[in-house]
Amino acid sequence: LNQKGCVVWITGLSGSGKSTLACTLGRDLHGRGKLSYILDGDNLRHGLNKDLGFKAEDRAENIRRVGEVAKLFADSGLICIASLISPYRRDRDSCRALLPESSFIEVFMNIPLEICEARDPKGLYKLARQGNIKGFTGIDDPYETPLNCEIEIKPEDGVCPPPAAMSSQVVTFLEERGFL
Ligand code: GGZ
Repeated sequence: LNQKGCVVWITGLSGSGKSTLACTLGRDLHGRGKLSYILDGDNLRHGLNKDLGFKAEDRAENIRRVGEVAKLFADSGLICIASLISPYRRDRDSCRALLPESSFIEVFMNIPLEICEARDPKGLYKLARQGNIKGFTGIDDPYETPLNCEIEIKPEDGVCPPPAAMSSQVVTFLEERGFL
């Protein structure tokens, strides 16, 4: 019985494709008979984390709670896919520290701000540029690039990989690590 759980932690700017990767990966894992569960920052902010805003302390608490929940899922043998901006290195590293070595897999969506802003799926960048959202990541709030991520998703010759290619990059890594 293959029951080794892990956490796939997807970090990156708003509009970088975190949720898209999470959904595609979840489906691909399901197709391989592997149970997974997605913890999405934006969704969780409607329930578990609805008391939190976007100040650095609130983001830290958001990440901390999701990291603890992700650990519980991984302990149960599932592949837990967490997709949150998680802009601070320290907060991501605290989540990593909760898990056994090698079962925290950090995926960095290294998509340039210009591409994320051009996508602007919810019109939030526009609002941030107009000054109608304060403290928006990438505009007037920091994003700290990962230094030791396991997987980096980035454009090739200016073209972003399609969802299936992003997901297969993660699937291949999970196979190599013995999680699949
Ligand atoms: C960043 C914000 C902000 C600010 C609202 N900064 O792309 P989205 O819309 O659907 O996902 C973003 C989501 C970020 O939540 P996270 O829990 O992932 O953030 S963190 O990890 O930093 O705690 C975005 C929306 O909320 N949003 N205001 N000021 N993103």
